[in-house]
Amino acid sequence: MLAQGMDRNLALEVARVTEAAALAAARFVGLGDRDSADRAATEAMRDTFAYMHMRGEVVIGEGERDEAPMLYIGEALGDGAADAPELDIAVDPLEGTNLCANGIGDAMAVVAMAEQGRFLNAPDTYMDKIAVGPAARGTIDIRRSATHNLAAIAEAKRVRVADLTAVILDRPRHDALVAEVRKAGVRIRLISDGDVGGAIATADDATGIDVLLGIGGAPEGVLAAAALRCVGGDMQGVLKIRNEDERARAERMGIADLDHVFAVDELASGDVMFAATGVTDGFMLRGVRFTATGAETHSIVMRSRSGTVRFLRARHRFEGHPVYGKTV
Ligand code: VTB
Repeated sequence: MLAQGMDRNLALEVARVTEAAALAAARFVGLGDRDSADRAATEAMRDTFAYMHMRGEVVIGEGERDEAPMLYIGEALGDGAADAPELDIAVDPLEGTNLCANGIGDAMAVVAMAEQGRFLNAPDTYMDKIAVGPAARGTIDIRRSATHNLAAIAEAKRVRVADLTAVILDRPRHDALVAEVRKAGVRIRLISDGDVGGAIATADDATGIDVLLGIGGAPEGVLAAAALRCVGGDMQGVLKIRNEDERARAERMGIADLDHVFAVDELASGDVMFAATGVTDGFMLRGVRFTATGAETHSIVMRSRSGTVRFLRARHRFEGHPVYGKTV
């Protein structure tokens, strides 16, 4: 039964997991140590998952088993109880490790969950992406030019092309894309990292972001797709394979057609849940604020089934807390 598969209460509970990761990572904001920040987030996330009533399996994680000590692909999560739902889990304990290490905006802890087999088993390669919010759903076509897509998005949103703002990762590989978008007259927010945050920002009018364009990580593409599914946004992705090793990775993940255009519901299908907690202030989320007794976090939690989007402001008291207590 579907409801059994994705108990709606889990969606609220998963916020505890992203909160714990964000709280742990937040201790490292601006300290220039991305590895320690990532490790702290990963450990806190894993500790907190153990309290959840589910038989979860990591499908998007910190790496393959031999690459990551925890939250590796295939790792079992949750209490493992016989009556617990079986779920696939996609995690990015610290999306934007550099953002956190350098104290830049939009570092966040991210988790998405789905029924078994519903996430693309994305290889750790690049993916070309286009992502938009609900107002432009159905208008995007990644096989067409950026210019064409921008015109279609503007038309769907009933604005001029010059009114749009695109988010693009600041990378040399995007020089031609950036030039094309500028030529079209579209404003650009160049970001140094964090294209999951950029993709999600397209779904909220308050951010002023209309579209994410360009090449980022494929696993991040699945996380972004899970979020966009929840809000009725749209996304497409095409793997960008650079060498034989990456080709082998993709094939191991069961992807035969490397040129396939993945639609948003091929990246994340069925019933999905998504949660993220801000580490540093971002497009949509405030970062962690420490207080005399604990900290305040800001999270977004959403489910595709209901389409409910919740923003959770939480005050945490650290004293005696089994997981957060460690971050004091
Ligand atoms: C993006 C971004 C990540 O990696 O997917 C990006 O969302 C792509 O890789 O925050 P390169 O850094 O190699 O361009 C991150 O920036 C880091 O994981």
